[in-house]
Amino acid sequence: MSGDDSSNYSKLANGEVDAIRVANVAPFGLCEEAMRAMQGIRFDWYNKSRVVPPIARFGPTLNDFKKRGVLRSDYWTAMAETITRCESIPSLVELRSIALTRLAEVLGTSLRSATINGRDVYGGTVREISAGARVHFDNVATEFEVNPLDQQFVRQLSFVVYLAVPRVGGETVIWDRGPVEADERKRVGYGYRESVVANLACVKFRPLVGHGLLFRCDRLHAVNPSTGGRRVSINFFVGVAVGRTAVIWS
Ligand SMILES: O=C(O)CCC(=O)C(=O)O
Repeated sequence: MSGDDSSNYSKLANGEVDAIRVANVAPFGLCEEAMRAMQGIRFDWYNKSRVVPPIARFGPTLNDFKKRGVLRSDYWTAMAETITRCESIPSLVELRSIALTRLAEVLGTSLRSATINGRDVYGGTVREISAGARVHFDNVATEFEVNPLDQQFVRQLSFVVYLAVPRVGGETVIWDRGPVEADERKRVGYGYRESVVANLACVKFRPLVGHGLLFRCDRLHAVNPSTGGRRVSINFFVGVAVGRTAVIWS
């Protein structure tokens, strides 16, 4: 179900494994530098009525800017503001670029931003998930009334590179299946009660600074709460299309 080597990507793309570690994406020192530089930066909260426990973000995400199944227009303002704020954090700009280069290598394809009506969307949102994330899945096509992206793809993946990790906890847990209709009875906000995954096989990944995880986010997954330090990462969702072309967004 899981592999340790980016050469396992074919297995991930074919659905034979659900997640692969991507080792040594970014130097430890660069992650530390980015964390230091972001100390004075204001993070926003994901919508707290939907996202409990709370998750903080620096940069917009499509799923946090939707209203009644449609992307809100202030998404574009938030994106422009993030790009400007990032200009004053060279270490973060470098990290984003290193992460994308490595992702393209692992996928064996060039990457481009996903678009909405021809306009590039944002990829590379920094997230602090220190209190954990409940069992959920990510699928842009079902989060909105219709897929808001111009691109169609066969699989959505999540690529996460860790910039800071706690001493204890913070593992990413991925279960052996995607959501089923019956899970909806146990919906809480953006996710589900823990009982939906009772007795299911799972794999657990301990985050490491500078290392990455690429996984099928259409599988149920969660993040364990952290103790003893922040858990901060940079995230790209990846839409892999037929013929392996890929687009990214957050
Ligand atoms: O931070 C992680 O390890 C995974 C977070 C998550 O839920 C996701 O990327 O969909």
